[in-house]
Amino acid sequence: MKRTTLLILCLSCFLAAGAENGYDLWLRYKPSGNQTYRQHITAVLTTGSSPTMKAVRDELTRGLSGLLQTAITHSTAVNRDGIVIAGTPHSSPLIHNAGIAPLLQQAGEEGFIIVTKKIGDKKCILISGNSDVGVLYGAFHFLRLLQTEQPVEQLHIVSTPRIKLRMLNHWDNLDRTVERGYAGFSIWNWHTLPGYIDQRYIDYARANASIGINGTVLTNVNANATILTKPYLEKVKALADVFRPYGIKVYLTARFSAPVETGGLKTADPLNEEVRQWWTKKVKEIYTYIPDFGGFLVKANSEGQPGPQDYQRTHADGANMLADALAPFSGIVIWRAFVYSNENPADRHKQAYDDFVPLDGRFRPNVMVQVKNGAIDFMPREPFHPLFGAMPKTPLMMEFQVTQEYLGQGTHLVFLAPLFAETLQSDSYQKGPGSTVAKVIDGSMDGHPLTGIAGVANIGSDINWCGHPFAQANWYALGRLAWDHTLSSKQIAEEWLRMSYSNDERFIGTASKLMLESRDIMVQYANPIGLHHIMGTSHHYGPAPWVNDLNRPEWNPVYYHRADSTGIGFNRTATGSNALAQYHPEARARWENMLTCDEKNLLWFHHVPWDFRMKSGRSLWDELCYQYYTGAERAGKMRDTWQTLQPYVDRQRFEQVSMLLQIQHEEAIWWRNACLLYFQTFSKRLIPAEYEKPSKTLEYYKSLQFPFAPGI
Ligand code: GCV
Repeated sequence: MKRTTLLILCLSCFLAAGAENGYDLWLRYKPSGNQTYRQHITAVLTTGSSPTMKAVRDELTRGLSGLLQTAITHSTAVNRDGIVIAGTPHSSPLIHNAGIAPLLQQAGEEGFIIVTKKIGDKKCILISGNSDVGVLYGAFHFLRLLQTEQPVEQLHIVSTPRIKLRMLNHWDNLDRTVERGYAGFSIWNWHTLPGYIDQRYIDYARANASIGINGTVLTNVNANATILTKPYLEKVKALADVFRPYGIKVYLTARFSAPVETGGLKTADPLNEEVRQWWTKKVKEIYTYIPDFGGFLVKANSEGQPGPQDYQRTHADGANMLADALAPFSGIVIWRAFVYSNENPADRHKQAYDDFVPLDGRFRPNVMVQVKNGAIDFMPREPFHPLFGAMPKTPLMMEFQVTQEYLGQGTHLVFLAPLFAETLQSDSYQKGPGSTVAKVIDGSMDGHPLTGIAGVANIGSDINWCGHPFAQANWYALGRLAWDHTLSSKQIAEEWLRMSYSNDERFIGTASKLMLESRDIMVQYANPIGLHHIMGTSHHYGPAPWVNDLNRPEWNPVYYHRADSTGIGFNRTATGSNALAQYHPEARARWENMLTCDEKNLLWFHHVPWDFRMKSGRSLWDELCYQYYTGAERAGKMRDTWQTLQPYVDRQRFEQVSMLLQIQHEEAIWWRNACLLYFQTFSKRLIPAEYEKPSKTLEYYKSLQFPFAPGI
C-alpha cells in the first residue's frame, strides 16, 4: 500500500473515532454490536401522503439505513417476511384489515401500537395509530427498540401518553440571548426567518417528536410584545409550518401590557372593553397565520412583569380575558403561578398558594395554571409545591427546569430524571395516601381532561444543542417522563446512553450509575440538608451565601439560610412562617417535627441548633461538613469513573466530558469551601480534623466576580 493511501486510511479511522460532535443527539442510528434485528427487517411500506407520513417514511429510511448499514428497500406490496408497515387504518387498507382495531382503541388519539402480525403468510411488523402523528411516535419508538437492542421478534406494544400537553418552554429573547441558557444563543434566527429555514428547525422537530413533545413556547416568559406584531408572526408561522408535520404546536408568551406597548391603548386592564377587543383581534390575526396555534403562556405580576394586579384585577381576570379570545379557536392559556412580591412580607414560599388557592374554580375551562415543581425556584432539591393538591377545580400543569440554572449550569453533569421523579412521586395526600403529584397533573385525581408538563428548555446554538454532552439526557428525560411518568430514571438513563453512546453492558452499567447518582452528589456539595437559594446573585453561578445587600429581601441568600449564632435554616413550622400549613396534614407530617423531619429537607423547614444530633450521630455542624466534603469527593470520583469509560466513547465527547468533570470537581470544592467558611463564622466550630483545610480564605471566595457569566 502506498504511503499516501495508508495515511488517508489512518486519518479517516482517526476522524471516525473522534468525529462525534453530538449534533445527532440520541438519533445517531449507528449499527449496534448485537444486530439480531437484521433478520426481522427486510423493507419498509408506508402509506398515506400527509407531511407527517412523509416524516415517518424519512425517519424509518434514515434510521433503518443507519442501523442496518444498507440502503433500505421500500415495498409497495407484502411480498416477503420482515416488512415494516406504517400507517393508520384510514390511510392503509392493509392496516385496516389487519385485525388490530381493539388495540388501536386502546392507543387513543396520539398513541401507537407496534405488533408482529401475519399478513397473508408473511410475518410483518405493523406500526400504527389512530392519527398520523401516532404512527410517527410509533416509528420513533420502533427505532428506539432497535437502537437499544430490545428483541423485536414478537412485538406487542400499545403506548399512549399519560399527559396531553408535553412541552418545552424556551426562555429565548428576540435578540437571540437565552435567559438561563448555557448552550449558546437561541436557535430561532429571527433575522433570517421566515425566508431561511435552518436544518436545525427540522432536526429540533425530529428530536422532540422522537420523545413525544408536542408543544413549544418559542419565547421567554419575560416577554417582549414585539413577537405579537405582524413581521414576527410571519416568522412564527414559518416555524409552525416546519413543526406541524411532527405534531408540534407553537405557543407564544403574551406580554400583558401588549395592548399599551404595541396597540396604542392607554390601559391593559383585562376588564376594559377596548383591551378585550384588542386581544380578540390579535388572536384572530394570529390564527390567520397559524391555524393550529396552541395559545399563550403568561408570566404576570411576577419579577417586574405586568399583569392584571396592576389594575386591581385578579390572575383569574387576566387569564380569563385571554382565554375568551382564544376559545373560539380551541386555543388555551397557560398562566404561571410563579408569583411573589417584595411588597408582601409573607415567606416567599407561601405567596403563590395564597394568591391562587382562592381562585380555584374561577378560571375558564381553557386555562391551565402552570406550577413550578417547588415553591421557591427550581432548587437542586425542593419539597413539592403545596399548590399540587390544593386546586382540585383547576388543571395544574407541571413546570420543570431542564436548563440547569441552579444545578451547575453548563459545566456540571447532573441528570435530572431523579429530580423530576421525586416531585412526581411525592404524595400530596389530597385525597388520602397515594395522591401523588403525578396523579394531580395527569388529571386522574380530579378528572381534568386538560393535562400538561412543561420543561424550561436547555437548547441553544451550540453544535451539540445543550452545551454539556450529558445535558441532552435532561431534554430526553423530560419528554419520556411527560409521555409516561411511571418510567424509572434508570430506564431513561439507560435508553439515552444506549442511543447516544454504546450498548456495551460494561459501559451502560457504569455510566448509568454515574448519571443516577449525579443529582444527589450535586445537592450534597452545593445545597445539603435542605439549604437553598445560596447561589451567586443575578447570574446564579457558584456559591454566595453571604449576599445580604439586595433591595428585595427575598433575593438575598441570607433570607433563606438564616444562619446565626444559634443555628441555621428557615423555620417554616407554626412557630415560624408556617408555610407547612399549606400542605395536607399527612404530607406535612414528614417534615413538621424537627426530630423526625426527613433530613434531606431539614433546613428547608427548620432553624436547627448547631449541636443538634443528626441521625448519623454527628452534630448538625459536623454533618454539614460531612455532606459538603463527601459531595466534593464524590464529584472527584465521577471524574475518575469517566476515565474508565474511554474505550467506549468517541474521542471528542470523551474529552469534552473529561474536561467538564474536572471543572465540576473544582467547582464542588469551591462550593464546599465557600459555604463552610462562611457558615463557620456563625457556628464558631472547627472543620473536623480529618478533612483537608480550605486552601483559600472566605474573603477570597467573596471577592470572586463573574460579570460575563452566561444566561442573565
Ligand atoms: C424567566 C427565576 C429565574 C428567572 C426566570 C424566573 C421565572 O427567577 O432566575 O430568570 O425568569 O425564575 O421562572 O419566571
